[in-house]
Amino acid sequence: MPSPRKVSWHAHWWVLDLAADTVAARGRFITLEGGEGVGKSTLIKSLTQYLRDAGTDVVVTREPGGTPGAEAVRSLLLNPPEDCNWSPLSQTLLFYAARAQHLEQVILPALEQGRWVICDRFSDSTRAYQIVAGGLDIGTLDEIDRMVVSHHQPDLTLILDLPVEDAAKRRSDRGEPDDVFERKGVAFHRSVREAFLEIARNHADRCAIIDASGSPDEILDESVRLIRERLT
Ligand code: Z5A
Repeated sequence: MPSPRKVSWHAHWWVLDLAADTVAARGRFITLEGGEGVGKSTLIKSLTQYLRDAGTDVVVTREPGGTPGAEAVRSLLLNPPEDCNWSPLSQTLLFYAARAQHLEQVILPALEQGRWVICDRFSDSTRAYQIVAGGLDIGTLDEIDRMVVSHHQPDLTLILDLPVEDAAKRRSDRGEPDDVFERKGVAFHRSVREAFLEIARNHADRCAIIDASGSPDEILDESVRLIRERLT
């Protein structure tokens, strides 16, 4: 795991200062997005270590998941029972049911206590997977999102971008069984990648794209630079 020493002293002290400044204030909500296998989990580990070493109180969580109920929904969605073919609408409702509980029980209480929350995937994944690649209409998603997430949008979304073939290779090298989304073809995954790039263009104030073809250390450095630039 990369050490915080690899990031410049300026960045390091800035994080310390920011942590001190925000002890009594609302925490920061950072989401990581991108296609499967692009390196989100790897970055979350190193970024969390970096922030904790710098004195920041960080909660790490994921979607779908983050509470016992939402984790149960996760397994229904990613490894559905035989002959259960969720439509994009039914998937979306399940993702948002899990998200509502995750927000209520984990994310919002942590932010109110001044803690930082780093979440592996959030609403942008629904937009990419169920809307653009899955075909659900955008008006339905916007309505559900307004009802569940409302103004509790992330402060910063880091979108890791990698060609689909490279991500597939990283995934297969890892040797784990594929879930229902990972089993979909290259065309689906290309649409997902394009969808994330479009989300970044449409929400440039909140989102930043990171070239995920670099080394884990380079990706960590870029993330710290973006946090410094965007969250001050
Ligand atoms: N989904 C949805 O459809 N709608 C929604 O609203 C939500 C989710 C919230 C959840 O999967 C699935 O649910 C997801 C979308 C759908 N679909 N899929 N598939 P997930 O998030 O749990 O799983 P994932 O996205 O597939 O994550 P992953 O497979 O764990 O990948 P990752 O976290 O992005 O990558 P990683 O595990 O950090 O890295 C993969 C491998 O590459 C690993 O061996 C690393 O050691 C290696 N790696 C990582 N970084 C590097 C670098 N920089 N260089 C070289 N090698 C690297």
